[in-house]
Amino acid sequence: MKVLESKFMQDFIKMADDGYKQGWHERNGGNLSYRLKKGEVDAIRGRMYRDTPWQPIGTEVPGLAGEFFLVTGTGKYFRNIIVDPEACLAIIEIDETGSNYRIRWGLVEGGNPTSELPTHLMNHEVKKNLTDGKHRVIYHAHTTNTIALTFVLPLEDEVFTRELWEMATECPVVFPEGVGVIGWMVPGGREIAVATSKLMEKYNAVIWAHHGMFCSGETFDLTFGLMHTIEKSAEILIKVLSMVPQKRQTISPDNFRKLEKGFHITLPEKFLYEK
Ligand code: 2HA
Ligand code: ZN
Repeated sequence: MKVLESKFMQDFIKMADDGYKQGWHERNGGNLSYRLKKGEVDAIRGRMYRDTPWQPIGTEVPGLAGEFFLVTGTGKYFRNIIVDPEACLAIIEIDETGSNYRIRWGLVEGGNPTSELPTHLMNHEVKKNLTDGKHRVIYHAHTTNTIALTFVLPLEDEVFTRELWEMATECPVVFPEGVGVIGWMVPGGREIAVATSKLMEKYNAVIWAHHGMFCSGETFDLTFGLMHTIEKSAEILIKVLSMVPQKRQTISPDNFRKLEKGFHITLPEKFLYEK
């Protein structure tokens, strides 16, 4: 099967383009990865590169040994993915130790996988383990409004979660587990990957202060939808704060508790504090 005709490839390209159209991917900002299913790998095996060199990941992900991922390339622009996916994307294989990868498809003009490969793979390892293999998509975007909030709200999971929940009734239904936040760190390495993947044990979305957001999900739709919902909520909060310093009325802790019953969700009490 032609790699570009695979459903996962077409869905990946559409999601990347949707993110670009949202304004979340200036220049080479953001990155996306997808863990292939076994049948998807088998269908394209004959069209993959052979004998490409193993290269260090920069961290260890033994739980992903032998897995294949479709990833964006470092320095590649999201706006070009739909035009020239073979130059912008790569399929990589992880070795049996979980310390090295090799390129099996794509990057036809040269290049390497995303600079955030350690964070993507460490997040995938956590989520594969905790969701019984269901989560397959990790997405990083430079979401404008969420980034703006990291300059004015305390960088605490409780505050970000509560403020985002209050801005739209569907938020606690879409991310009942809340969102994690980490303070400013150097991107691109193992340290930020460790910090992010630790929060991914609790949450499906992690905000990087003054940088952007990571989301995890089972499908492209669910992962994009989570990013989109959080970013829209951040936009509403910014509109409110631009009009008045204090909200006149909002969704109360007791209102949230009523949602729990109606929607069969559990909202951790640590987010339902009295202000
Ligand atoms: O340039 O978004 O975090 C890609 C990035 C790095
Ligand atoms: Zn980034």
